[in-house]
Amino acid sequence: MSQALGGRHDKPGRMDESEQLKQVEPGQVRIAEPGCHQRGIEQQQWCIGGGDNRLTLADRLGCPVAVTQPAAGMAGMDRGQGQSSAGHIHRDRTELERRARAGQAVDRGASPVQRQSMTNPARNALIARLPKAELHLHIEGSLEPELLFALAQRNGVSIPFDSVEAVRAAYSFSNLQDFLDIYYQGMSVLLTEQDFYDLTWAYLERAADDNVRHVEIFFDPQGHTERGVAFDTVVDGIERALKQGEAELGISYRLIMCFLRHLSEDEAFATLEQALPHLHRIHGVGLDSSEVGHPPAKFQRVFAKARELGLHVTAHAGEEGPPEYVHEALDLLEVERIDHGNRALEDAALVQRIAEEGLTLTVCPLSNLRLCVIGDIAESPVRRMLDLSLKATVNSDDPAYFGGYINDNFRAIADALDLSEAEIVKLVENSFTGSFLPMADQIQHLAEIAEVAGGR
Ligand code: ES4
Ligand code: ZN
Repeated sequence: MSQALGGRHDKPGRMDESEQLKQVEPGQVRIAEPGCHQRGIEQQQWCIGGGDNRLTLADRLGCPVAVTQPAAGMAGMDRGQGQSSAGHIHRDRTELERRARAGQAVDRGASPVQRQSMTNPARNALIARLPKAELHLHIEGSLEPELLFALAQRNGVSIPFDSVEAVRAAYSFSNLQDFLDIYYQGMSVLLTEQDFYDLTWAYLERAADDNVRHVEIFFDPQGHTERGVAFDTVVDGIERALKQGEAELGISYRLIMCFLRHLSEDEAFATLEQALPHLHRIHGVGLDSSEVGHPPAKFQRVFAKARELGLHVTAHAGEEGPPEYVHEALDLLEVERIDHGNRALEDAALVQRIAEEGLTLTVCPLSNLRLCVIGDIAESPVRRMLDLSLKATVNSDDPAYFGGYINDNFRAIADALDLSEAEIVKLVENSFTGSFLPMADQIQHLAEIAEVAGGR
């Protein structure tokens, strides 16, 4: 299926200066997130990966630390072919190591959720009780530091931290790329089918606590296959947990395979080819990773092929990238929904189109805050989207890295935006009507929401 590239090969790269300036405007107050203004200079001095996508993925994944041989006799161990890369690359100073050495134990103080003064117990109780779907969740981003430690030990992967607290303290980001550098390195502890099962099961148990009834989970196969972990190993582990979650927790699911947009179109085609034997258990494709410099147009042909294969399609757009990328996602990729979509609000014609077409936006408030897409939780686009009658949903994105699961995200914006009960109900309704569930299932969930909302 791989095609010769006739089209553009977008040079991977960092945000250009004007984009960076947009991130930190003079006078903009970033009280909520110390990482947004504290780390800029230091990052330029030290960050090897720091947004420089000219490194190969193997380099980026190059184990954050010295990786020793996996413990002998690990059940289900399958490093697949091409085991060359991450496990054997030793970089002097990776981002994780740098943070560990810097003892970046930033006292983050109260979480954004805790800091809100307008907390409303009745509203929080409603949020807790409402059934909801999560449509924007990267399973690798649900890797909590405790599990990172446990898997590192089980697999003989050494990590440059001596405590869970030290790991958490290192999770302070200035922008998307800053986060992605850590996120890819965190994946290095995921090696076996059991690891992917454990990761997914932990998320599902946590989601069940938040009354999540349906999940549409992203995974990043290229983040694993490039390290020598077989595609099957990844999907087998994730799917085993998802099936168990459906049977034991009553959580239905869809699985969405993302292409890493900082990699080439050819690599995306190769990934789609690897997915072919698994199409009965992969429901859609998405597009994630470094947005700026990697417009949707780069993946037009691979998305066309995915649609031909009957897969659902969605894409991250307008998280850091300009409204034009949202236009491209709609026009060229023909996405069924938009992941994030914050910057779509800058373009009135685009807003009108999103409203008219009833497109769902999967917004991630705490992610936006932690990645400095917004300077304060009160700037969450959810307020404007609701006011404009756009179909917004609330999601956690990478909860282990951004300090909150779905109900934390709901509570944070409910307080900061003073959401009415009707608005909260609308957001959870949107999560089901924007899902890839059949209409009959959506209607059932809506009825249950009405029951919970009516009885309050
Ligand atoms: C991501 Cl927050 C975000 N944006 C883009 N790509 C991602 N992959 C994981 N988290
Ligand atoms: Zn995302």
